[in-house]
Amino acid sequence: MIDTNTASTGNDLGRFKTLEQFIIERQESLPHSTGAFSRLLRDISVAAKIVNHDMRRAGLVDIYGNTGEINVQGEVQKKMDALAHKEFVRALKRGGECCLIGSEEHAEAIPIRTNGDSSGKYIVLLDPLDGSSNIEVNVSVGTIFSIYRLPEGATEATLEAALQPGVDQIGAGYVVYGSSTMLVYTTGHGVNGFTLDPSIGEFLLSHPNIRTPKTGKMYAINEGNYNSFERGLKKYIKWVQRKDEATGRPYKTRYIGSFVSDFHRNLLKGGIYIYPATESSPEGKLRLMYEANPMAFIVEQAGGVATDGRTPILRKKPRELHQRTPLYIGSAEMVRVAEEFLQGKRDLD
Ligand code: AHM
Ligand code: MG
Repeated sequence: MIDTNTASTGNDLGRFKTLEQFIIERQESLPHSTGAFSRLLRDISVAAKIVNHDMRRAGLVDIYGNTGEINVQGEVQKKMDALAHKEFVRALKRGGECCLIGSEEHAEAIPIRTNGDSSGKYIVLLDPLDGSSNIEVNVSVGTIFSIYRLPEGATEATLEAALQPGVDQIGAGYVVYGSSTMLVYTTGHGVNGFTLDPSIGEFLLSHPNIRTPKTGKMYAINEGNYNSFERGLKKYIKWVQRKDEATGRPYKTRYIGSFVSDFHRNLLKGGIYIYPATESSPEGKLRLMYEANPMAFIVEQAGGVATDGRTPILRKKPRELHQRTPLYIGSAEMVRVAEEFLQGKRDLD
């Protein structure tokens, strides 16, 4: 007879909680929960698995290269951008919990109607494939999503309904298609990370309750734009490069040029990511609704900070769906010091 206490299960995957189990547990702890939000998260995770499947075969099937289209940002659209957009829209339409989608890859907000009617209560804003210019050279890319409730009293999902400040998000997350594929998300009760096990096709809780270090030793910024940085930022860059044993400077530069990957590393190890206003991008490059807001919600839930250099990202009132913003995000202490330089409260000694 087998002793079940000592018998090895081989891979021992059973010791991990799956994303689905985790979502259901959380849902059960909320009174009056209908399960709609849980189903929405499930739909997003299904789309992420499909995109992951395609990404893993990039190079073997015809998904490299451009579609020949220019997207709403004026950027060349990659085939994988278009494919990821299509998969997320399809999953959210089929799921029926979402009434409006805003996507970096689509000029207008996309209303979703089931049987001519809109029954979903959630608005999902997303960057289907962030950092896609890196795909052809096999560098990690990601998906970023942000979830809002349809405002109380709103009968129709309009663009105005989607233009809510980041502080009103009820969920946000990202998927990083890296050495392994991970989904990290928050609903305002901490941050949890799940690693996809491709053999069983499940996201497993591998990083429970992620807390980001208060400070770190890595900074991520495209320093090629240095000449067009504002004065305070130039000084901050000089400061991070100066030798100082107490603070561990000079810090290390780590810039992948793929926001999700740079953010994920900093979240786990400590660090700051900066995309400031530059000459060619006077309002910054990253998008408030698809990139800055969701990552700001996540970083704050993990103990970090996100600002545009002056205003907390989550407090910014959006004017339009594709709005850009400068972004300073990461370990609380590091973002605070950068802000002090920007605001002239600190100088090189
Ligand atoms: P994308 O959403 O069009 O992919 O652009 C965002 C990307 C980020 O992932 C990355 O951090 C940044 O653009 C890199 O920009 P740059 O090449 O100007 O440094
Ligand atoms: Mg992006």
